Amino acid sequence: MEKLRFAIFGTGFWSNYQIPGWLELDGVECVAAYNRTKSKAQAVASKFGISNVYDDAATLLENEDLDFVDICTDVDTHLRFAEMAADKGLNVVCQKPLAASLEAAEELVSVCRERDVRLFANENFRWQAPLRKVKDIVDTGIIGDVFKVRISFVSAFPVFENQPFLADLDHFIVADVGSHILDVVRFLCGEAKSIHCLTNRINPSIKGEDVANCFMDMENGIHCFAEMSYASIMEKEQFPQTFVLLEGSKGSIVLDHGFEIRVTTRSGTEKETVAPKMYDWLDPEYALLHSSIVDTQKNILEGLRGGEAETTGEDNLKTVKLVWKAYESAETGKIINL
Ligand code: 89V
Repeated sequence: MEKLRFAIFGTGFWSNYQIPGWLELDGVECVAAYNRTKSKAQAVASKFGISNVYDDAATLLENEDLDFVDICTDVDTHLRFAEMAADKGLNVVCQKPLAASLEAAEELVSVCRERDVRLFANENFRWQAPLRKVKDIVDTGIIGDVFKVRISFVSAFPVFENQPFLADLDHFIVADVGSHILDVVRFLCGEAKSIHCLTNRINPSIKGEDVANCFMDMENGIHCFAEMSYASIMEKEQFPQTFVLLEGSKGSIVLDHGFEIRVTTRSGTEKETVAPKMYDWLDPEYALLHSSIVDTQKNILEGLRGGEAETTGEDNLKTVKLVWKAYESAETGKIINL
């Protein structure tokens, strides 16, 4: 099978994991790197053996023979770069959140639709090994009909050290973490009918909110609570794990510290541990997140080859909508119907 050729747009923190994530897969090669600061593109290119570097995106698109672009620049530039690539007929892989507003994300999706190119969100949380396993267990029916779900991503991890720009965002945790967590809500529970969200800022040195609590009434009747925080000093630091508790008519499932999954029914509790696959390029503090990039991109590669992929632009737009309806709820104090 011919290798798909791509260019990486943006050579910041996440490119150091997305590129080797692609390189774990057969049938794909990174041939060019763009960054507005050329030396940064050069550093990443030499680390991963990428031939050509650019500080001008238009020149890259003019010179290179590509099948797709993988965009992981600052969020406010996603739409511009996606449009430039789509104008050249290239498929687009774009990091979450797709754009800095619901309107911009809708435009990004429609630009790709109109140019007839495929768009995928590089959304990795739903591909975490323990969360996939939880979904598989739910689908066996062992806990019966699920009626209540709690999804929790709370920590005091100093996330701004590696991603300092996050401290300057007017909208922080729902856009950055909620893009993942509300996508996990959709992955495990289906679509929401309504959302009520409360937010707070505990860290005085950041611009946006660092705590959010969302309560959703799901279309299938599940009551779903999703909590996110970067201000929570817990007995045992949880980053980067997402904890879940699902309650069903015949039992419950807990995903806990150390990737331990416990399934309880009236016959007792069964335990197993589903740890992420380790790669030598991942940052151990982010192991769970970085490892899931491989499975995310494997699924996207299937989509790029014309098959089915989960996180298409159209699908991810539903997550983006949930994010911005959460903000609307937090700003108005109202329950927002979707
Ligand atoms: O994946 C991300 O978007 C990150 C993190 C989850 C670490 O906050 O910003």
